Amino acid sequence: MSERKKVYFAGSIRGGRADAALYRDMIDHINKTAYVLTEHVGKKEVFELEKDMTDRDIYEQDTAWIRECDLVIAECTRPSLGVGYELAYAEHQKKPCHVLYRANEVRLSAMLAGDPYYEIHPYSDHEEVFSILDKILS
Ligand code: 6K6
Repeated sequence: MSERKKVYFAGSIRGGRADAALYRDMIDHINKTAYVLTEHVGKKEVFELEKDMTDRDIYEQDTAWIRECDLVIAECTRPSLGVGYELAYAEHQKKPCHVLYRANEVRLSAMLAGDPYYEIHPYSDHEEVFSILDKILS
């Protein structure tokens, strides 16, 4: 059997946690067939965990994981400077990048929507998000 793909999942942390439960459900779904390097993005207690890490630690760890991953999946409905940075870094590393967002709620930044490198996946509800993930990982 071939090895599971390593997925760097990106979602807002300091940009706001309104979609944290959705990130957790997406991460659980991806973990059925692949391997998520960044499970903490879906954890409720993320700020508790953060207490033991400096910002430099976080930056070094996350950029190393982007270099290590096979692909990036970013949920971008809630704007986050960190997620935008990660996507630009991943493009520079030539990693496949998939951007998902709820088109009925927000207009995606032109810096993502206008960059032909990114695979953009608008969706409207939670059911749709899982079928998009299945297609990305198939
Ligand atoms: C340790 C354990 C759980 O949480 C931590 C500490 N915080 C972070 N750990 C790892 N990655 C982080 C942390 N804070 C932000 N990030 C990265 O930036 C994640 O990979 C997210 O995709 C992105 C979110 O950026 P902001 O600007 O919304 O915080």
